[in-house]
Amino acid sequence: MRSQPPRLLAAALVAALAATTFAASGTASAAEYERVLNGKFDSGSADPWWSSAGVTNRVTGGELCAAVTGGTTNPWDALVGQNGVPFESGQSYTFSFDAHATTAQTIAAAAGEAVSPYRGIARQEFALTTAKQRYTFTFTSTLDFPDAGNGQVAFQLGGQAADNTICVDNVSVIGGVKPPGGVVPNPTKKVQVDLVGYVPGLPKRATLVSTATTPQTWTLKNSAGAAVATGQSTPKGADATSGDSVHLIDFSSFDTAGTGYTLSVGTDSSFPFDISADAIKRLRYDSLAFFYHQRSGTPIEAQYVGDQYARPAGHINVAPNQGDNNVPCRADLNCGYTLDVRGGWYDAGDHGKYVVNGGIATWQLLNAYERASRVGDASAYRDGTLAIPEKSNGVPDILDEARWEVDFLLKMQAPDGMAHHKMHDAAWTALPTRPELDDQPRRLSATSTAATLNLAAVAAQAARLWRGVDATYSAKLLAAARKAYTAAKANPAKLADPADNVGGGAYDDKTVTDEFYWAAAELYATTGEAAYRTDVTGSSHYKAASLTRAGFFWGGTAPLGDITLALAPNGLPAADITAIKSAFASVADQHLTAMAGMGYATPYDNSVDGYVWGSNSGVLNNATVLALAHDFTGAEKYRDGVFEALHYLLGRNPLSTSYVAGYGDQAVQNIHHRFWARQNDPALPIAPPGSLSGGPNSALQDPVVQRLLVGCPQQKCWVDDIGAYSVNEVAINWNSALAWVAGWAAEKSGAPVSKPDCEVGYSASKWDGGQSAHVKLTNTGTTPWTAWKLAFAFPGTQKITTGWSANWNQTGRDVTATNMSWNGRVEPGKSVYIGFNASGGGSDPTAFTVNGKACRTG
Ligand code: 9MR
Repeated sequence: MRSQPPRLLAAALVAALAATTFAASGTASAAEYERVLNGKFDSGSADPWWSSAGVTNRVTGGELCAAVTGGTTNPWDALVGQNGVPFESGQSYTFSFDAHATTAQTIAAAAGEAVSPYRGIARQEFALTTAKQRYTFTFTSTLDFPDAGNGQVAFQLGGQAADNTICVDNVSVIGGVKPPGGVVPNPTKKVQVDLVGYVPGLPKRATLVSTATTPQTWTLKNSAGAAVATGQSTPKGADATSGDSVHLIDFSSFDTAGTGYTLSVGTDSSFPFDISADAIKRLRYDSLAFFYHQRSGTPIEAQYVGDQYARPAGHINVAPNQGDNNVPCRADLNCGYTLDVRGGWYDAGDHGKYVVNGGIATWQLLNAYERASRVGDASAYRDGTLAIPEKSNGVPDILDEARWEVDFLLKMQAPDGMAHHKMHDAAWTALPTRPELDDQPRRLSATSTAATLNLAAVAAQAARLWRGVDATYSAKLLAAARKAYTAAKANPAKLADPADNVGGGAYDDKTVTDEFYWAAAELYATTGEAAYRTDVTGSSHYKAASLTRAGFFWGGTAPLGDITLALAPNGLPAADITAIKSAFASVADQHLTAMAGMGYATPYDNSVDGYVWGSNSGVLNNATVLALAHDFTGAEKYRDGVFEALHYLLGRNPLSTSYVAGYGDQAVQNIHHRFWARQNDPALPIAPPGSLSGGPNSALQDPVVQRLLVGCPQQKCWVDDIGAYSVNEVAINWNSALAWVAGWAAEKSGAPVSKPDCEVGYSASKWDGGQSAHVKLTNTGTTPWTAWKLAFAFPGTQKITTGWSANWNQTGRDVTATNMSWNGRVEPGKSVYIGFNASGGGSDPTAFTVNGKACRTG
């Protein structure tokens, strides 16, 4: 964001303010809206605070320090201020700040009009000392500057003979009743459900907002309003992440498919929802359709998207576009060439195209396909499943869509093999700006190690998938991947510039060991070559070493390498693959444990940074970890965790809002996007169904949320406003996460869900060089067992020394245990307890079968 110039305000305005008296009264209104931006200076920037002549602003130690040149006459001869501060006539405001001065001095804090006739609202003087103190005064506005109009706050620092430095921090002006920007936040319900639906056969949970300490009676009603089920809620108390006091409602026992159900407690009723798998099956494709909409360099045709979403090709050198076919580097780079980088997907609501983010987005689409081919149902992605121009070319449509971006990534490769980090507009364009009307020059940023490794990883992955589809293309991809990897090894620390964020995002990344691991893993899985293998096994990330509840994202990609190694056949030791799979199960377990304690269950770790920019994609990437844990172990609990994540995104959240456009009665509408910008221009559409909003971001990183949401509980730091880009944008890497998970969930919603008829509980106490394990087998089926045989594999070096209550057998890592004569019969619902001592070490096994059938892990 840029500083606004002080305008003329300075002397004239504040002279007027000096003479103004004000009514000090009352407290801030109930809404408690913060009216100033960046009052804490935590980001290190002073924007949008300006200073007048003779004053230099510097943010140091988290404060704004103004160096004031002495020799001025009046207090208003030296100013620090902020414009565009909304004030409403008759409303009360509390102006407070911390301040200290190098030399004690009296300053004034003032509110008023930023333009002629510079009317004043309020002014108060404060005697600053060298010690930091907090100062506060309250006033009622006599003027009306709605929204971000001509209101202003300023500190008057002049009237001193000598130079002085004055520092302020935690500047706040709270009050008024109108939400900033005129946005009215979505109304919330007391009974929070997935607004879209619950899949038959799977758990169905809701959240009740209530401070009651006793269980409350809930009633499930069908579309005719008739009660079909009832039960009691479980009080859970205060939930800090949402700011709500909550109860859990579990209505899983009701399983009749239908539409228009509501859940109520007393007179409070939820939004309507379905019990059906239909919506998730639609979302599998709508989430992928997003990518066709985002294509650059080709017309988006009505025959695929309907009239309202059709638009001419963007950035193909038709005026006023300056085109992407001949793009030079930024002036400071002197790279000496231009590139034809037409095509690809626009990253988000802007028209930038970024290799480092295009990489993970493309990888996720390709991985959804590769995973389905290996352990799921790839026919869901066959040719003809998407409404795209390539829908009848004989190639799975998800591969066609991904290829649109893969081709762009290849074009971003410089002659030396390195890839340019990104290309985008030279300056930010206004909202709305249709792609074909963007008149900004386009520029390539420098090449970077991270972008080069993104290209290497995705091109290697794609080479593997196109092998049987288009051998020539596959060979071209592999050659590009090899060249990129070699170039990255020769330039291992060429980092993107964090300050390169004008006209496009920086996507800077200080650590690239994860990208090295990911690229090496893809190249090894594709080629089997020893050199890549050495880089994989020698990496500090090997065997999911860096997989945690923080998951993965565009800047942390090591787990993508793990996923590929676990899914694509390769020559690594079976034990290492097992270790990777175990790591996924163990992190998935951590998610489930954390989710059990949440008011709104979400696989998301907010313990370090709160809810961050794009938190919804974090939820989905962690849902991917849960989904893979299910793929690797068969345990139902992980599958149920994936659906819990979807329920959160689709409405079971403290804002009663579905973050997926077109899904649910209160779904996101006003996405930050330069074409889907109906909030700014009624002739334009809203985001198409299946587009995912970035989601709550407790760091409040745009002007709308900075005014509207100060003090928000983390899961409530979101608003459906086009200007709120730090919470309500779309992005290719977020929709790719949604597409992966929606595809997986749709696959699991297909056939009637079969319940395994065994459950295994496994716990081991460990010491140096040994362990003792207790295993509980439960017959969860409907017929008695007359004999049983348990089988599993050790991930580590465990070697059974003695066993009890079963005949234990071990060959290599494979273990079997068969019943003794006295415990072979196990009635339904009953358990048998067995165990063993082992030498060696390693993590617990995660996948078990009894009598050849996979068991649930308990
Ligand atoms: O997704 C990105 C997020 O992780 C960063 O915190 C944020 C600020 O740098 O940028 C996000 O990416 C944006 C990119 O920079 C520009 N296009 C829109 C992206 C989504 O908001």
